[in-house]
Amino acid sequence: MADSLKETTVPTSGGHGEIKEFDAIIIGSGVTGLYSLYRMRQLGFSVRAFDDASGVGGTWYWNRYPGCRFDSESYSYGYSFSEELLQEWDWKEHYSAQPETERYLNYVADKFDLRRDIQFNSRVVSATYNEVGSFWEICLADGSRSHGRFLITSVGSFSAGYVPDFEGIDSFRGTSCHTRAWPKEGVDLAGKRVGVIGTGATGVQLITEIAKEVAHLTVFQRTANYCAPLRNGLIDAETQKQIKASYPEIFRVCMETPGSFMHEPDKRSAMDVSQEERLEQYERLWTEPGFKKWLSNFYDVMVPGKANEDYAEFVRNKIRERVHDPVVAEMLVPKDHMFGSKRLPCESGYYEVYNQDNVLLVDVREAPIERITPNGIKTRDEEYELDVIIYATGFDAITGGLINLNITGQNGVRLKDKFADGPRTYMGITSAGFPNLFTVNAASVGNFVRAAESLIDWVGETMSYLRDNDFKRIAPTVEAEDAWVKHVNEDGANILRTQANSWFVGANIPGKARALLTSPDTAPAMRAKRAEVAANGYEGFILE
Ligand code: N01
Repeated sequence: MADSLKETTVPTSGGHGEIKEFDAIIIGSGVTGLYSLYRMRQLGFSVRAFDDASGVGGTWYWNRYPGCRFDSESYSYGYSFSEELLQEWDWKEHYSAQPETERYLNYVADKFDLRRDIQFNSRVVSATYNEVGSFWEICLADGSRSHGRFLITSVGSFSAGYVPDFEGIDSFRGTSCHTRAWPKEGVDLAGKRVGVIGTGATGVQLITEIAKEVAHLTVFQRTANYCAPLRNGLIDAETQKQIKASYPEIFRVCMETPGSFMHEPDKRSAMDVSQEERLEQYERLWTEPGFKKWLSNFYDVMVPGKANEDYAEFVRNKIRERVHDPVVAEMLVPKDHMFGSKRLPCESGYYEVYNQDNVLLVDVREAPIERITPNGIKTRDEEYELDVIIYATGFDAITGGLINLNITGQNGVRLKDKFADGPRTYMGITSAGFPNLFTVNAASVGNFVRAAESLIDWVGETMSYLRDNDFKRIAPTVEAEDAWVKHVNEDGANILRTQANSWFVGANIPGKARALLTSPDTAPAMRAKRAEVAANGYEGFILE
């Protein structure tokens, strides 16, 4: 490794100009990419990040649709690595909106002088492992190439947007766009007839916001979701002081909870207390902000079974209370999946939107969308005339962003083919036959920044270990990978996240194999596993 510590430039024979060489190539400059860059540079590695965006932010760069904001507390989402940063940055709201989060990430990039190692407007179109030279060659859309001993994919879980293959989609004469690629200059919705397809976390945020300005809104819903009040608010000066003084405690709690959120679960079973006590807790938590009502509830609300169904009914009744028309209310009440089997959308007035005279809810499970027409959307029963169509139809989550990179490992094996029946990784972060590839985007779960910091620290330690011990490459054994895949599938079979048809299991993408895309383990268990593997001399890995 010592031979490649600093960036060098070598002439090429391929006619694409010079090839730049780095110790590590990072793809993406969102929350994980920025920290990867900071950390690897701090460890003395030469590094270059590539991003197809024109600025930093990743998810928070692309998803600039109206209403986009955190569902975790702003101060639990920020980086913890710099006390100075923690004390300098004032979060304005408990749940920050996209513009503030994007500003924060720009502030981080400037403060730590990260931009000089980021190449923007640079889409990676392929990444190929060179067996002889033991490096990754990435190729950009403009044909230029770079080499890195290590490849870190910080492309996020939600970078590959999904638009259903509706017939006639290009024939629409109005404006259409996907929430993931919301134009920087915005979309003029005032006074327009707008149709929104999709009622996931994105649709819920968007619909609530745009209902304030459009002339008419038609929401095309296939599956009703459980949504809970966010109860956002501004952070006053006194609270700001308290937050800044409490960072060690905030991060301590986040490190101990299953999903790295600042909400500790109640260790009691909902079924072990009286109905009165159970309801009292449900009601009390319902008045609290954010995910508390979900994650600080009785522990068995979070697993399939009686307690989960009991709480689901409580939430259904909360929805019914808020919607005036009982027929519309029933359309909005989820009945086909368990509470928490999809990530809980947090909302601020979502259900009240359906009490507006200019809002129409269309059930497209009952009457599916047949085609997009020049004038709007045609379902089995009716054609809806629209000026704007917004696709809030989600993402080819986690693996989609990876597959789009066209990664080819040893012996010409393509990651796309290897993952055809679901991800095949060891600990979510490495894959046999793909040496020195760290898929950090596929291994972060829950509160992404909290999970990502420790994950990237582990990657940095692993890279340093290789450098310090004169190893050129690391990749998991086939046996370790097989055992991990078996663990994910078997232990994942009974958790809530595999019980619904959602992105968690790839079920939202037609033709995608159904498989749990994340680890079934808690964040502390994942950290412990990685630490144990390293302490045992990288057990399950081949080091060469
Ligand atoms: O995507 P989704 P998302 N016809 O896949 C519908 C994170 N996030 O962008 O449920 C009609 O959840 C689809 O219907 P169905 C968060 O982790 C966080 O909303 O498949 N409808 C569904 O309603 C979240 O889980 C925040 O039946 C079609 C919607 O499109 C993840 O991102 C904010 C359809 C897609 O919902 C993804 O959320 C936003 C079709 N052919 C997102 N195809 C925060 O608050 C799809 N749909 C931080």
